Amino acid sequence: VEASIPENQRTAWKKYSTQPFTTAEDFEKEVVRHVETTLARSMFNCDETAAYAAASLAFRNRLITEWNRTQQRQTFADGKRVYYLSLEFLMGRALDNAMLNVGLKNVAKEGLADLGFRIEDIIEQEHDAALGNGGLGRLAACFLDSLASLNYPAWGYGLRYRYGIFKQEIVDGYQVEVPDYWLDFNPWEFPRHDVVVDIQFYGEVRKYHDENGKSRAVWEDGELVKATAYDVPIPGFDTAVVNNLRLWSSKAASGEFDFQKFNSGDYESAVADEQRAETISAVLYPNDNLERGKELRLKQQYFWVAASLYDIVRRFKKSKRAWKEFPDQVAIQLNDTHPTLAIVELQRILIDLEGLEWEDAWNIVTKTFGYTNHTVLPEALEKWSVPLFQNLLPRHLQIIYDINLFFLQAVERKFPKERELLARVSIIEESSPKMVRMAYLAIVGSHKVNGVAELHSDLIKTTIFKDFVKIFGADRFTNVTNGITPRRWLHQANPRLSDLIASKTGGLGFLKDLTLLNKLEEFADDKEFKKEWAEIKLANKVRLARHIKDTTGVVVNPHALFDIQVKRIHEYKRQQMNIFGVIHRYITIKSLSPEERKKFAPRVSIFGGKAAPGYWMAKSIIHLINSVGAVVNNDKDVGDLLKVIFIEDYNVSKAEVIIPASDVSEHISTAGTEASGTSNMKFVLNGGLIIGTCDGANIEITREIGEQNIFLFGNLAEDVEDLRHTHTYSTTTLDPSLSAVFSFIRTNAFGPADDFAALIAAVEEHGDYYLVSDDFNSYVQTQELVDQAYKDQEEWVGKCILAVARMGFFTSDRCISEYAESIWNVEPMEPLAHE
Ligand code: GPK
Repeated sequence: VEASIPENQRTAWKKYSTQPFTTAEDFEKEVVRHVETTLARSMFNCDETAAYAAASLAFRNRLITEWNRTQQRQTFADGKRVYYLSLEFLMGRALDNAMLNVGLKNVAKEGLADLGFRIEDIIEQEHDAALGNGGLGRLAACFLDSLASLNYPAWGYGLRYRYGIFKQEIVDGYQVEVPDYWLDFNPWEFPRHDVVVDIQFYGEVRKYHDENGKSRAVWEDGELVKATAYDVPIPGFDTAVVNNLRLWSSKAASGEFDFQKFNSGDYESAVADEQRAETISAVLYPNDNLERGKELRLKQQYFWVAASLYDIVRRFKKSKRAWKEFPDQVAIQLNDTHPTLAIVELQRILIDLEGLEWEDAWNIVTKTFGYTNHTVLPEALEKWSVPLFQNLLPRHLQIIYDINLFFLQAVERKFPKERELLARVSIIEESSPKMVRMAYLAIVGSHKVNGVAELHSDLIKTTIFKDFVKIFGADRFTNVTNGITPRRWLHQANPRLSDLIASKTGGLGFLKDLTLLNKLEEFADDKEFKKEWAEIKLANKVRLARHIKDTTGVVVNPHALFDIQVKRIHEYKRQQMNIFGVIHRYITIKSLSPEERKKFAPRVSIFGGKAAPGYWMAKSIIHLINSVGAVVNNDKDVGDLLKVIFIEDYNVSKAEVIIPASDVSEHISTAGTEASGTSNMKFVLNGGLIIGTCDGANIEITREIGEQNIFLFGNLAEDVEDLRHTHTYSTTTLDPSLSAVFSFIRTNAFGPADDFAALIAAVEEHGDYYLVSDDFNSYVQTQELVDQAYKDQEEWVGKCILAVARMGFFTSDRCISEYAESIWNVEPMEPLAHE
């Protein structure tokens, strides 16, 4: 590569090549230079915002030098790359993460102190990058961290939304959504104005015949939108590897359309076109586990998929290899069905633009893609109406019909007698209007389909994708249990615990090999160690108590048991059951004598999470939680025995404060509904215990840490269907304690009962789909066991230590290694040290 550049030029480039800083002194120099030049400020008006900006620019420049080295090395190695396509990347803050991953946080701390700043205050200045809804988006972010830390040649591809997930405000107990305009100042991205792709929409398909009489489909006319790349550097931990997250931003293409309009004096409509094009990447859809079939969403999906594939194909073509080698160079992972159009787009590129035969192209396509399913909830499975598709992507619809035709023909050959099977597995649902079933398309077009925890992977094989197991064989389906990055979720969020663990396990090695945590087992009985452990937990609770005081005005006792449920608000996650349990506790406290109250275990019930703006039931749950808090927190009879807190605007950076402060966290979904859950892993890793159902990854967590160290309750997934049946076809009696809770709500104890009528009716009248009543007694009893257990602090802390010691399995590093081996067939590269 270098030989193409003349010797003298090479020397000049090398001589002046940027050297990444490593000392506090060089870091300070960089910061001051950015304050004085890039930001045009000075010592006299450098506030914390400016110090944050300058520190970030210093680190970003450091990252980009190593980004260049990494990319050059990967290009030179010319091996297989992984592309992770995700509509969501819930990255959170970048500065703290960058400092820790490159191992220079102490250097930065010293440098900033010299300049008159506390590093904690500077880190706090950063606005979260919140391009995601919940677990699915945060998983993608953890995966990027692991891919870089393990040294895999990997790129993420996503959309550069102008507005991330909305900011949640609580006004009079209700959720109010405020737009999250986060791009005002974002030092973590590099616009690549030279990496632009034109993306086509609408138009029509015409058939042409070439000189050999072969017919070719050509997609013509319609409108063009321009995709511009923005690159976000992703530093690995304890390596010089910096991978790339490429986000696409939309703009009107300056093609003939607007030219004509400008020339004919139609300025306004030209500007309107521009605005319309920019709308594509304007906003993240705020739904979690729900699809609503909006045209703009399909536009987003195609825009992003087409730009990404163009980029991937262009990179492959530079290698001048034969097309059949494409799957040896490229592995594309589909994060849920959102990028399923990539399957169709690659087939289109190969047959329409590159002239391959259908069979050869399809072979390449299916070897390239893997599909991850994240939910079995029917309302979350994507379907697009055929007329909408026909209008927006006419050629893609034709190709989908062909994919379906060949697929159904093969099914018919294999199972000639099963007519209904064809209708059941058809990619096109024969409804009116007809619908394209994206999950079926993703299965047919991928060589591997995986679920995200064992139970979930079993469930998809026996329920929603059962027929496909029969057709393709069980080998196409596999499990990769989710994981989390211990760098962010232990080292960054809980530095004191991380240090304590390091002191007993031989340094920070556990952050790269989490199984080393098992060395902690021998300290589970160590008095001194337990004391330090408990002190750290208390300090983390004090930190959260301070946040609660600052944001809600409520004073909570850090010595009370902190019981936390933070996640998206959803009926299947059952925050309603939690708050009903809290009300039950309140009724109990009120019924006690002053003497009895003295023996009662004090508790702080903490909630956090966003409701989708159109999800009325979820919003009622938030309202109930806040209404209960308003009464309970001001009841003199109760005092410190019970506090109910709703933390506004739960996001990644708040999770970093909340998770280390839990004694118990709640993962209480109706069995069989939560695919995996990942915050369960984060809470246990931070020395909190879990109260949970036998659902998702809770089951595997229990297997790893031991059932003495977790509080499980409730019905099992295998019984859920029968129980629902009972509700529908006979009169079931409500659990008596739950009945009492409902009666209490009906006394208007928490404000007008009408406000909460729908929550009660869902249980009493509409079949209790999520089995709140069936599980309530078991839930309440298990909460009592939690109270009992917490009283014996010695034993409690021992449980926490044992649990942490056994959490090694749940690192996203293990997860990524499994994907690499069983789905992508890629090897990590040799380690790369900082220069
Ligand atoms: C699943 F289908 C979806 C979705 O739309 N959004 C989302 O966050 C979650 N998920 C699951 O609900 C979790 O159980 C799981 O841990 C997470 O995806 C990551 O796999």
